[in-house]
Amino acid sequence: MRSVTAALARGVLCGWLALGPAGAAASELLTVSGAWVSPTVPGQSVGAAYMQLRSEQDASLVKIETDASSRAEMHQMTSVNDVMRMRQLEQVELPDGRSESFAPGGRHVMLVDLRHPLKDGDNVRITLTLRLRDGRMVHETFVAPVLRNAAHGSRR
Ligand SMILES: [Cu+2]
Repeated sequence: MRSVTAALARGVLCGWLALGPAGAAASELLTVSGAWVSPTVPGQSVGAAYMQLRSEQDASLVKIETDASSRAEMHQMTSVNDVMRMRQLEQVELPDGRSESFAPGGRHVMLVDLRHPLKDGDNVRITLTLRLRDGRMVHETFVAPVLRNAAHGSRR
């Protein structure tokens, strides 16, 4: 009886990651580090978020939501005949113990249909949905700061 309850409780794992320094958070399953969002100008409808993710067990990142945009997509930047293109990724694998990054010029999180311009110093709440190997879905929520100079590492 008790194990059934525990299994049910684990099945609906959903919550906030414990927050550390800006853009960093950790739970038993997932560690987020160096998360940041690039600022946008008024009228700009898309933005981008970057972060490093390390899962403590094999998982697939299958969905991302934010409070700043109606949609968030995972994109891969590739160069095709010297032209930069973005390709949408259905999911991103997070192998056990390996750090996977979303960084400028490569894989990134595209915030589509922004609800408002993102200003330096704002915070964006990001929720990740991970699918574990046994099929369980886990939601992890953390906050990423909007930083103008994060790409150069000057704001730490
Ligand atoms: Cu993109």
